[in-house]
Amino acid sequence: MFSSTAEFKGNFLKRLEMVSGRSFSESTPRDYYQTLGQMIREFVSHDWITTNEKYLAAKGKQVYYLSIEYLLGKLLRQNLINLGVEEIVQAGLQELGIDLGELEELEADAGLGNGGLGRLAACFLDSLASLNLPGHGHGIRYKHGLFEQKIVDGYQVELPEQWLRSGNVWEIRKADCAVKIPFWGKVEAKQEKGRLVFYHLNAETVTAVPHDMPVLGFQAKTVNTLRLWNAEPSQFPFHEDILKYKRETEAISEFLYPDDTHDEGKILRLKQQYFLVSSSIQSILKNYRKKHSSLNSLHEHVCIHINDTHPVLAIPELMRLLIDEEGFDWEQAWQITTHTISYTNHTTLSEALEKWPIRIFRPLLPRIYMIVEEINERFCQQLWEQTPGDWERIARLAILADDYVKMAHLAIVGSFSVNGVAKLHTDILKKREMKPFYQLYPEKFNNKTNGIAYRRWLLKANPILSSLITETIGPDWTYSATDLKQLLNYQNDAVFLEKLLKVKKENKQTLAKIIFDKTGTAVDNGAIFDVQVKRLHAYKRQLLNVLHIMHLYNRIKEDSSFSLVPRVFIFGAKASPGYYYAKKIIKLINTVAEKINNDPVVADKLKVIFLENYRVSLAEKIFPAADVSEQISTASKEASGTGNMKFMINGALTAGTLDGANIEIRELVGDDNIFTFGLTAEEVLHYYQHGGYQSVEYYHHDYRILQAVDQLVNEFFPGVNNEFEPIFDSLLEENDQYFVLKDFASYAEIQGKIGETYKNQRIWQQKSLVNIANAGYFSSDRTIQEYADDIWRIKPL
Ligand code: HBZ
Repeated sequence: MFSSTAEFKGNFLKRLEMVSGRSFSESTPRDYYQTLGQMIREFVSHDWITTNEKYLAAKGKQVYYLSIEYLLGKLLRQNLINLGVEEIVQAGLQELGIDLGELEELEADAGLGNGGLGRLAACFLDSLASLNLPGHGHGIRYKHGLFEQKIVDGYQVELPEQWLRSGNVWEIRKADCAVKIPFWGKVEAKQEKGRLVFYHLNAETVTAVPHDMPVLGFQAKTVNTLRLWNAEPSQFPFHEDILKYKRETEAISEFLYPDDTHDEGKILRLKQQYFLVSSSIQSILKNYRKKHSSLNSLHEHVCIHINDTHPVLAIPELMRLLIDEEGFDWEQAWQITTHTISYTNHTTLSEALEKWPIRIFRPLLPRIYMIVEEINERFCQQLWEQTPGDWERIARLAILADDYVKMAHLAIVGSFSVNGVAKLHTDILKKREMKPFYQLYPEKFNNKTNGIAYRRWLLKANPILSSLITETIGPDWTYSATDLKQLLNYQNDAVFLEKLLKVKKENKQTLAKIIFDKTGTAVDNGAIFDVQVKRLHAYKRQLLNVLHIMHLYNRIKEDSSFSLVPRVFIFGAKASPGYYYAKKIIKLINTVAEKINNDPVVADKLKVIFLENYRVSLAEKIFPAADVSEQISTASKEASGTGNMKFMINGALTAGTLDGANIEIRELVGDDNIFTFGLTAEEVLHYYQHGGYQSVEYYHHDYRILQAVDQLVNEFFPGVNNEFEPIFDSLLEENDQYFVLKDFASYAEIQGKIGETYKNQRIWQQKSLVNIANAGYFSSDRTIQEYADDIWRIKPL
């Protein structure tokens, strides 16, 4: 890009004047940011165009990843790192008196996702490009990403997020590639030349305009595309209420739905889903048409991957386009479609399995509904032929049942691959949640354990640890994550372990400063930084963590000689705005923090911090500073988790249940280098099936529990009235659905062990080292390579 800082500076200053219309002395940091962003994009455009030309000419297969969410975070520094110019740019700017870090602060997080699912999509794009694989993302260009969280008086308050306020330097609007999406209206079938032809009449059309963002791989020539669709009014001169139409149209890409579990059956959400799917598939086929005269062998050249069921309408939409626009008959279209679509499941929580009321679905998408009906009919027919008369089985597996469209059923029936996101999760899908489907289509089911873009989470987020690693084992680990294993040779190297400790302390100091600036609470970097950052959800059991903190507090208050290795408990979590219980837990964490942080008796032992507005850019500052990673979901509930991997690669030790990918972490590091506790998934599922758990017994028989649980509703927290009664009730009246009390004792036990272990810093650093060294497995490069080999069958072009 630039061979010297002088060249960079020359280019930068020249462009600055063009971009800002001001002289250097008059321009602002935002002008600098804008200038630098444009320079990078321009620099990349050559490779971007070349990549696209190559894709157009190539015979090989390509994958399109459809996701309703992409949680990208900031892009500036990552792009500089990927291009290999971070140092030159940083130095050049410095000579001009500009701090790159400050420019980074000006960039808004692209927060077009809720949590793990959206972040996974972003990590996958990164790995696809880094592996030079032909993989394109399609999503929605939400005007407002996930809400901004403020904590006011301990409560979560949501503000609209505004990432586009100052524009988005990374995107290019492609108005000429817009497509039209039909909603409402009615369908008429006519006999024409011996076949039925379907006409969608009186449809209200919306224009989908793509905004393309380049996706750079690490030191790779390939520049892939993330295509985000914006909803805009079509030419519609005769519409009776033009303003209403405009408002309703633009609403489609206005907001990301902030719910990471159940879809509430809102019509706008269904509109978003169809909008994404129809625009993506129309654009995929248009592009395909440039090279192929027929869509006959689409599945040999194209794979369309759906990230959870949100884009599952890709199946009937592809059927619609093949039949209505291309003239295929049903069997041919079905053959192509079911060999083109693959599907990832991210959850077994029943409340998260999408289903749409037919009364909403049918009028909004009349032609799509007809196709779903036909898919369902043929599928039920097939079931009938297998087990005639078994109505119960048919009703259980049907796509349309009880006045609903069951999206997961449609996804399994209409795709050639169904994968879970960690070994345990895939096993549960096969053996329990989707057992009858697994019996029907065993060949479709497979596991792809999640991974992370480790260059962002280590190289970018933790530059001082990265330097230490490179200094020790050379730079190859930045290409090949499993090279981190070489660090195992330093397990007994006192000098190295000392350096590792120093790095951690420095990162903790940096976080301590952020904590002080944001909360006014001073924390000591000699304390254990014990961190739980993730969406707030009952199954993730932030409550177990809090009750244990309350217990520690009680212990110290009762016996001031009680020795405790000082701890800083750090939380970050957004709750879905409508999730009443989750919001109560946020209030509880903040109330406990207030009490503990203001009590001089525990001041040198305990601190509780809630960092507001947890997001990608804040996460990058937290992971490097963590000693303990809290991954304490009720076993069987967390499909995989990916935060667990980000902590691990930054040297934190996991305190976790045998859930999701924690199990695979344990396999890698061995029992001695992880703290596991609690019920197994088997045990939890057994209780759900057969009963036998009485939470009240644990309340009565364990004084630690009784004391802390009572404090939720007695005068322990002054002035909160009945605030925490719903939490108290969930534990006792509602028999503690997530086994918080059941797992309390074993959790407290490993927490004790953590304190003991931390006292010997050498041993702790050794364990930390083993975690870092084995984290290479969780690179999303590995995950993507597996998708590419086993599901998509794609190769670098
Ligand atoms: O997907 C998460 C899983 O809970 C987590 O265990 C896994 O590691 C991760 C990646 O595979 N699921 C989500 O993050 N789900 C959502 O964010 C979501 C968003 C919108 C919805 C439903 C779920 O309508």
